[in-house]
Amino acid sequence: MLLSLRLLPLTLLMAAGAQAADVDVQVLDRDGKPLAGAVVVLETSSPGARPAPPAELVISQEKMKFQPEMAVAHLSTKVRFTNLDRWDHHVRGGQVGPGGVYVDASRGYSFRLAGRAPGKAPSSAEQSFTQTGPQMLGCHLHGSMRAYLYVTDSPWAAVSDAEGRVRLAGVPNGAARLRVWHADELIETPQQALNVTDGLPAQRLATQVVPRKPKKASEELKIPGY
Ligand SMILES: [Cu+2]
Repeated sequence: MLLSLRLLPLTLLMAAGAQAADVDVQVLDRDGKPLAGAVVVLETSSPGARPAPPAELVISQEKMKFQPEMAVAHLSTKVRFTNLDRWDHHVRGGQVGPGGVYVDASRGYSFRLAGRAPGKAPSSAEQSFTQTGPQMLGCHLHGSMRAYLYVTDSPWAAVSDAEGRVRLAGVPNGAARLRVWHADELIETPQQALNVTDGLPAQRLATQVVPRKPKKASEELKIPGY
């Protein structure tokens, strides 16, 4: 009974002629290997239902790292930064260009979050955005802390997994464009056009990205208090 009730709205939607499909994408690096941590954004002006973006996204600072280190937020999403460590951190954010440098170091936002006191709620602050594009996040106190936040006005955006894959669900049929961004890219990847239909095969997005190797454990900074 519950199942049939839940299926009802979808059935009505399909009867009204709003055709939609899931778009599977695999992002590849310069050597044709799966590229993890790439942001894939789909843009379309085809009529149809849009998924509601999350109202809030939490980015934590824990054990000297931002979590997650690559996040996507819609323009309407409020991003809450929370410091879970026992010592202070900064949040410094701004638009980033190729090669990992701030587009304009005098712009962006910066605030300090006090360390967590035992038995108390962690310090946090909320940030909202008016500009789309990639941002770099850092901490003035700890140079090793780095993360990225991609702000978009599309409801279809996600970060690729270890296999370079992303699924964008419920995209209306018709013409669309795929945009890809990676923190290690030195040149922009051209947008890829596609026509969304039922039974669309997985889209391969080739980039010129050479991903930086993850840091060795010996290069990781010692965590104070651990
Ligand atoms: Cu810090």
